[in-house]
Amino acid sequence: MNVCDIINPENLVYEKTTVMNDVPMHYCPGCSHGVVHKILGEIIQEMDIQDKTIGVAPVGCAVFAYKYLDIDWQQAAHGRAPAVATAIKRLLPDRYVFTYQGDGDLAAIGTAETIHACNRGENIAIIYINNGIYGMTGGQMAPTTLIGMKSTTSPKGRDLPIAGHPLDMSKLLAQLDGVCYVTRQSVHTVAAVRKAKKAIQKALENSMQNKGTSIVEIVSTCSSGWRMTPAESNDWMVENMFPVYPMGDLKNI
Ligand SMILES: Cc1ncc(C[n+]2csc(CCOP(=O)(O)OP(=O)(O)O)c2C)c(N)n1
Ligand code: SF4
Repeated sequence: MNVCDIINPENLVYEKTTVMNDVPMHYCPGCSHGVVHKILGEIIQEMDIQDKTIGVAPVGCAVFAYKYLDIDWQQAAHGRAPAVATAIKRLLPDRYVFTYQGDGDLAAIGTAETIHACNRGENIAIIYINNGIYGMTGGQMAPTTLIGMKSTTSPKGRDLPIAGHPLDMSKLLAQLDGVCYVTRQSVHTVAAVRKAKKAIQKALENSMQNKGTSIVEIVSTCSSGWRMTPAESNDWMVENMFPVYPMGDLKNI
């Protein structure tokens, strides 16, 4: 007998979203990417927009996002997702178009594309996974790496005089007139997941209202890059990342 055969449907309190494909994920245990994918799948299912949603995937660990969410995807070269999303949204204005980018992708090599797409006020949602490190390539320093934070290219910790300050992209983008919504969220607790879900849904809805660009930053963990267990990563993130990248809305018009 299969476990599904003995479940009384009336007692079912949780069901996996059908927008997620039934395949194992390659993400490390404790990685935030998987949680954010699940939220996206749930929102897309609840909004009933599976056939109207196009994601633009980054270079980085989320390069395989297309395997996990059953929507249309376009993969963009490193950092170019906002430029690619611009073209897609302008050609297909009736689609919900979002980019999904890490901090190496969005805040390093893609800084120019991000700023110009936001400044133009493209009607897209940008989902920005800030784990403060280059995860996929083995944990190198990113512009977002904290002062003193160790990485493979800053083994003694990020040094302010040499590497400068951590780059707060959300703060910077909130200044731009083309941007209607900027919020910083996380997915390390059930309450945080619920808030992040509402934020991503709002960003997708905004993209259909000609309001301009919406950015949802998710302050995230990279347990492998940080060389920590999943539980240690969550604690470290709260203690060290949140003071530099505080939670909450930066802009909402
Ligand atoms: C033009 C270019 N430069 C560098 C690379 C190598 N590269 C691939 S993924 C990556 C880091 C991605 O880090 P991030 O965007 O923070 O995503 P994460 O893996 O942490 O989710 C780099 C540097 C590349 N693929 N293309
Ligand atoms: S390397 Fe980091 S960002 Fe990549 S899957 Fe592992 S934990 Fe996630």
